[in-house]
Amino acid sequence: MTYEHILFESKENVAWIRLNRPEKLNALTHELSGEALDALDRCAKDPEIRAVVITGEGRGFCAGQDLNDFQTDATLSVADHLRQNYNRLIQAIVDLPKPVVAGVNGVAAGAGASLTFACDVRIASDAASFTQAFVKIGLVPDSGGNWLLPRIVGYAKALELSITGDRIKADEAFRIGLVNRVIPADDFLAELAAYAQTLAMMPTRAIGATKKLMSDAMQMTLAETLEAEAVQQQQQAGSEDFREGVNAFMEKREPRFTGR
Ligand code: LHQ
Repeated sequence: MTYEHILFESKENVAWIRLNRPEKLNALTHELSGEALDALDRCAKDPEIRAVVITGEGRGFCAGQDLNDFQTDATLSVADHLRQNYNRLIQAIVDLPKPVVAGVNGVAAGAGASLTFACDVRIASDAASFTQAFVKIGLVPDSGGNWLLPRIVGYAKALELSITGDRIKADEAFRIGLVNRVIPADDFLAELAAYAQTLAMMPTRAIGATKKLMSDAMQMTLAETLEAEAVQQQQQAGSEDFREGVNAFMEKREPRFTGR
């Protein structure tokens, strides 16, 4: 697939997915989400890719659904649009057994905010902001916003943000635990790249398994989780990265993980 609405690049074990409709603050369309889904599939299949960054071109991260689509085409079914596009996109990010970093360079609104919530880590520029904009146009949060946001910031804050649509800046997002790190805009891309690079050099299989275990554990009992950990640890203990990690520790050197 050739891409027109995203930029895709893979270098040094990190894949970069850049939303590329800067004049519309990277608002989402059917085409853009199809391309992003295709890129995520490539990330899943390519063993050389060991970390993924999703970021936006221009001054915005993503302004959510392109509202022009729903103004001009009254025949579009919103439910079908969500099922075919954003639901699959969110699920693909959450299910990807590799770390996914949202590089939140600017405003993240509506489904664009949900997109960041689906990622494993949110690294924000100090120019970033977040708004659950849905309510401002008479909608409920979608693209997993009702499931993901309470798990990140807690129920009370998630509900408040969702029913007010308040736009919060990066420092407030950091204060409530929505973003993991805030970086001055001038240093943003370099520090984001360094962060992703560090993740890409880690034991990728263990990270993928941790994503699944912790997500599953949110709906499991302690006893079920303990058992799932035992089963999963057995598998990880058979990995090359486990052997390398233990050897490096014994030999008092830095480990060289390969993701195998
Ligand atoms: C946009 C958009 C946009 C088109 C900025 N669309 N052009 C799912 C299924 C079905 C239906 C609907 O929704 C959904 C899920 C959703 O995502 S609902 C939420 C949709 N998003 C929004 O409601 C956010 C709308 N945008 C805004 O509130 C503001 O633009 C934000 C707060 C994001 C940024 O504000 P500013 O920094 O002041 O920028 P701006 O408003 O001046 O926008 C810059 C340009 O981008 C402007 O175009 P123009 O030609 O005038 O320069 C905007 O019209 C355009 N743009 N968001 N979602």
